[in-house]
Amino acid sequence: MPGIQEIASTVEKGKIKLIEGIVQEALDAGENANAILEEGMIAAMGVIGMKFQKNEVFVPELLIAAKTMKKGLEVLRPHLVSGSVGKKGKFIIGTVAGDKHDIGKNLVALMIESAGFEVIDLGVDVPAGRFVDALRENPDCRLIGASALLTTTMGALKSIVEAIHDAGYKGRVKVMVGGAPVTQDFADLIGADGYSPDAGSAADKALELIAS
Ligand code: B12
Repeated sequence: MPGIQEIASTVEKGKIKLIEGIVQEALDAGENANAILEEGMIAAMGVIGMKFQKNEVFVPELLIAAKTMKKGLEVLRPHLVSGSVGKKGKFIIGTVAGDKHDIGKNLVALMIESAGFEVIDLGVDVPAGRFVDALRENPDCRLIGASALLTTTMGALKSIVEAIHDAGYKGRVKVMVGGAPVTQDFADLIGADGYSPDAGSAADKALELIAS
């Protein structure tokens, strides 16, 4: 049976046609879905990111690895999401303006959905005003999540917090921020209500914020 290492190497090498079969085989053999995700797929994206930094791979390789991971995630999804979707309320999520990275955002959405929220995904490159519009369209929504992966787009997280406060939602709607360059200190600095470093803890944080 294919092990987690093989899944990691399939994502890293961008073998898009093989990934679904390999993930399915691992699941059938009893491999844990969270381990496949974290130790296989997420770890592989970390490795490819480091290679990119060292100029050992370039944007096309990043892109194909990302697409491979997305395909693998489709197989994994039903094993990660529980049956109680929507019971905890709505959660609006998007990647900030100027930023097209969506793997981390999609994982957070998946874990938040698993925790019982109905997720409204605004996609990538989302201007601050679009988050406010989405809140107006969903007046029962109490939580927003925004993702930024580039140091050059982190500032857009601040614009989102400000736009939400300016629109009169301060205190009523909690804003969670995240993404590789984001830290708790940065989240505090821009007045966000919550931060978490990964998708699993993002779901815990969301539950904590609606309880507070
Ligand atoms: C895949 C990838 C791409 C793909 C994205 C495909 C896609 N559909 O997402 C493509 C090829 C398109 C791409 C493009 C670019 N990329 Co890129 N990319 C990456 C890479 C390798 C992996 C990102 C990823 O998916 N990680 C895996 C996920 C699971 O982790 P994550 O995103 O961090 O998310 C987790 C947490 O951060 C957190 N989280 C994320 N969002 C949120 C939100 C909330 C609310 C919360 C609570 C938590 C949370 O939970 C997630 C799950 O655990 C990273 C390197 C790296 N290791 O991060 C570079 C990286 C982010 N990219 C980089 C760069 C420079 C670029 C480009 C500018 C390259 C170029 N010259 O064109 C462009 C920018 C395009 C744009 N406008 O956005 C740099 C950024 C450097 C910087 N400091 O700003 C990095 C760090 C690579 C590097 N080492 O230099 N990239």
